Amino acid sequence: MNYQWYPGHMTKAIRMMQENIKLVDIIIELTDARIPLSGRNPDIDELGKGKARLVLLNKTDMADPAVTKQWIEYFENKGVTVVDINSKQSKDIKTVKDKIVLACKDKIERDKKRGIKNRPIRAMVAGIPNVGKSTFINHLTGKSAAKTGNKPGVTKGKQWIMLGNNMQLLDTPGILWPKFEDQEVGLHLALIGSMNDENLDTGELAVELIKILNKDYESVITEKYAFSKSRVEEIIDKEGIPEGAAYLTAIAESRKCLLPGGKPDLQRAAGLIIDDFRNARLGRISIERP
Ligand SMILES: Nc1nc2c(ncn2[C@@H]2O[C@H](COP(=O)(O)OP(=O)(O)OP(=O)(O)O)[C@@H](O)[C@H]2O)c(=O)[nH]1
Ligand SMILES: [Mg+2]
Repeated sequence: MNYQWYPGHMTKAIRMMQENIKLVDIIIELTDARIPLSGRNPDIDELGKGKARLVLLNKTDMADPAVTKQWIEYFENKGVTVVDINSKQSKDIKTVKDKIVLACKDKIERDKKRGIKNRPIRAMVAGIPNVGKSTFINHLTGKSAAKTGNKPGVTKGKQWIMLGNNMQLLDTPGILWPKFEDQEVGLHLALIGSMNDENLDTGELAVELIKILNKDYESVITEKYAFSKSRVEEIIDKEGIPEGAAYLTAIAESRKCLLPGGKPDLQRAAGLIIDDFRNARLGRISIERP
């Protein structure tokens, strides 16, 4: 499968962000703690050159805590200011406010010298689709001004939101980039739900997910769907199908996803495991490690 999603609203969004960049003091970039590298859009990096920057590793409640710790070290070693958060938890993101102020201290000093008093800090909140930008803004400001939803492409235009009298946050639409140099990046974005599912082959995506899980989280699948590894071997022997399809068959059997006539419904099983992964029902899983 060729992973790609770059609809017109993203081209418009990046243009809007380029136009607004001169108004902001800092870029707050959200990435997904389960895929911290693939979750960073190079176009946002380019946009933010010369600006104060803050990277937030979001959705840490769904990621493997040990791996998240390694990522924090990784970014810190690269000199990137990074905070791990769960945007759904207001207490988590209170600390972010202090980090924003700290990252903007040069600007605050400059204002002071010029005799400008109380000009609010302006922050652009940017990142890939569905990473949690609008949720983060809502919890940080304690309002539900920004529209959120568990699918990519919810925010379509820009929206300024006030945080008290001293900070303004710009919510932006999630953006991907025109071409992934490495298709694995696209795969990872698709897995976490940052890409429109309509363009994706669920079966293929599930097979890739199964490979990743079996490599790094060995018994997660068999435990979750209550079958044994030997059942998978049996299916492979009997049906002569690849391992991924055999896993989907075992999941379908276990969850009674059957087609008329009683054959296992692999498509439904594929949808099931992807949905379970995206909703952290397989536990806390990190796809990428440093
Ligand atoms: N578990 C968990 N879910 C989160 C977190 N942050 C956001 N979400 C969920 O992720 C989904 C997407 O959140 P949004 O805030 O709409 O994401 P967005 O980045 O604004 O998305 P677009 O506007 O489509 O680019 C929603 O279902 C949120 O509830 C988090 O830290 N943990
Ligand atoms: Mg949004």
